[in-house]
Amino acid sequence: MLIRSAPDLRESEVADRRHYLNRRAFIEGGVGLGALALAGGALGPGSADAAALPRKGQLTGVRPAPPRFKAEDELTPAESATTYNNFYEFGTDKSDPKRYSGSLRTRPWSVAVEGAVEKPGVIGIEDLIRPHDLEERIYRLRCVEAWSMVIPWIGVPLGDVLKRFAPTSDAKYVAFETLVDREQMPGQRRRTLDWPYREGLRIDEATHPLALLAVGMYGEVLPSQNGAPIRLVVPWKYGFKSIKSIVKIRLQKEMPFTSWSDEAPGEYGFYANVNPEVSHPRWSQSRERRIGEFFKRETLPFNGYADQVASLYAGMDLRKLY
Ligand SMILES: Nc1nc2c(c(=O)[nH]1)N[C@H]1C(S)=C(S)[C@@H](COP(=O)(O)O)O[C@H]1N2
Ligand SMILES: [Mo]
Repeated sequence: MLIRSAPDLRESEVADRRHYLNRRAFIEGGVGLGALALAGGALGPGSADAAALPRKGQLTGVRPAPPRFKAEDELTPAESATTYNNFYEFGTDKSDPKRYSGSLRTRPWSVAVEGAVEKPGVIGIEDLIRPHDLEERIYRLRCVEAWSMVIPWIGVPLGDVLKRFAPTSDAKYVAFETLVDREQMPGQRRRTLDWPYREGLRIDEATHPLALLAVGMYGEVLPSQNGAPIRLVVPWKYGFKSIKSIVKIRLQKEMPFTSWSDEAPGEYGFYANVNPEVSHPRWSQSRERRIGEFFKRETLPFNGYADQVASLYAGMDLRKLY
């Protein structure tokens, strides 16, 4: 169940949530996403629409992040995470996604799940999410441009969602596509990339417990500029793997086409695991600018998730782009 009624909430969760909201109010100083909650009319437990994924506002009944999915780093202020974005469908400046994504219609929204599955289908976003518990995950996000953030996502494990469609033995990879709509996504009027934005994972990466389909952040529904209504989050890979506003998920035998490795094959590869030892042709990846901090930090192998994911790549040459 997505949203549980009040009696189902354990006292510890309620306390945790209260702590979280206090911390968030403290961090944001009362600005930023708080305004969204008012505009969207936050749904409380027991409200008539409690079973649906709300279009805006707070997400309730979210399971708090367990320690292995909770980066200890200080959270990036929501104001920064929602105003400094990469989402080329709305333009290439960091401020474009916030400024121009008001035209994105996030309802109705459906996702096609197809290819090597026994139960393919086109499924509405609410039905896609409803059978799962929403979970919080506090992850580092490391962009290939050498900046990073720490974001409290809300979502469901990608592997749990894929399982419902019954992947066949041909499902070696998972391919994802973003919406194409030049009216809603003005950045698509220019051929910045060969639209749709496409990404992909190997099946063992896609079913790894860290891989998340996010529908919210900072306690609330995902803002459009962050990839509403549903986006991927793969925290051990460069940010461009975490594709936004997904409309298609295809399981397949072949390694998928991916936008950035196609656009600049000498600069970006399919795997794109965060690796401080392999420089981008034009800049080093050994350090990063954490948004909000003054001094640069060391970049960690697999963005600090090596103990959880390094075994997926045993025997592979991590210096290769593939
Ligand atoms: N569809 C789509 N997804 C995308 C992008 C994009 O331009 N289009 N940019 C990627 C890049 S480069 C990064 S760093 C992250 C940024 O996510 P954020 O804006 O939520 O921090 O989204 C990724 N997902
Ligand atoms: Mo990025």
